[in-house]
Amino acid sequence: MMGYRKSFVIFLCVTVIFIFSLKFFFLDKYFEDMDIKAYSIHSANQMKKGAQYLFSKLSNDVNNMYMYETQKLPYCDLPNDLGPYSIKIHDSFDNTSALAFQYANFALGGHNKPDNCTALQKIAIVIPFRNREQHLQIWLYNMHPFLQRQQADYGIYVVEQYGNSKFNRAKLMNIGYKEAVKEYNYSCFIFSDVDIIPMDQRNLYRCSKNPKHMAHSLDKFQFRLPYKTLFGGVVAFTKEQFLKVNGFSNMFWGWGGEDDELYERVVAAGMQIERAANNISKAKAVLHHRDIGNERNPKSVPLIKKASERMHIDGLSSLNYTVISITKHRLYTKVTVDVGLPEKDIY
Ligand code: UD2
Ligand code: MN
Repeated sequence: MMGYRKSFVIFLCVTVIFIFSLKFFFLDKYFEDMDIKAYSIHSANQMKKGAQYLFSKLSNDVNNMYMYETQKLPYCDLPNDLGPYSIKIHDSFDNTSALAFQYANFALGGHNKPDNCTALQKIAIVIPFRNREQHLQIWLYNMHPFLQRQQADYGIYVVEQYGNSKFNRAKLMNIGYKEAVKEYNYSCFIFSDVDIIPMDQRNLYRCSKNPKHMAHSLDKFQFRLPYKTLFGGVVAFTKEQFLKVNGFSNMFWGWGGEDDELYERVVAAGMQIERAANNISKAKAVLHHRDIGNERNPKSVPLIKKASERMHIDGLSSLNYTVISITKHRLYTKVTVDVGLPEKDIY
């Protein structure tokens, strides 16, 4: 009996050793299909047993896998042949169907990103809008190819003011910000008029260290800055920069001044604005008449003067609106909103 037991134990030991050595022998293969966690734990045990050669392999593989997990694609580089951009404008931009077809692989809502690389910034472009269909078509037609050339990860938000009340461009910008952040992890916000189109692909639609003014070299102003503190047309803010100024004021009804007030906020928040070089910032402003419902705002000057006093209570933090509809078109997301009526003169 004793002899039988002894040989059984020996047989068991040999079998166990055999299985372990097989496992060790086929270790590389064995690990290949395992997930990263099991891989590290198991390998750590093996290393303790002296399998040092595994160490370098393990750390390499873990590093590679980690890279794969966190950054599936390399970061995007800008193409090095960016240059003057020829804008296409003709009368037949009455619908975007042909263009929509061309970009049929877009995610609905005008969201697009490069296929082969990871963009560093996620950009929401917010366009205030009412009754400017023709300009919108021109903008979309030219800007989608432009942004794609710049390897942008971006979404287009056209924020339409519903009804006939006085136009409130600034409030529409705030609404665009609020609605965009609900949809995607945007890090950069470009607030753009519907009628301005860059003429050079080196004019980067990106955010910068400071809030950026991007419409300082317009054809309608002979490519010169009309006044130093102009901050209208197109501006770019990182999320942090925009939160720091509490967004735009909600109190500008009708044409003018809301851009100057935003400039005052930037300065009051201790920031400076920046502008890219004139020669690469040239842009086209499509000419038009003043819209009905957007007459000059007579109250803008006193509001601009008190920007720094008001900025923390008037802006994103006090924004009120009602969404009428959100429509995902192929080339843009349209957010139609009721912006309400002018608040009482309380400031
Ligand atoms: C200047 C500024 C603009 C803004 C405005 C005063 C520049 C280059 N532009 O533009 O940023 O400060 O003065 O408010 O500095 N809109 C509609 N429907 C309307 C009215 C306006 O969609 O009925 C939108 C549209 O996106 C338009 C923008 O609001 O581009 C600005 O209005 P504008 O084009 O009438 O003002 P403009 O060209 O004088
Ligand atoms: Mn305009």
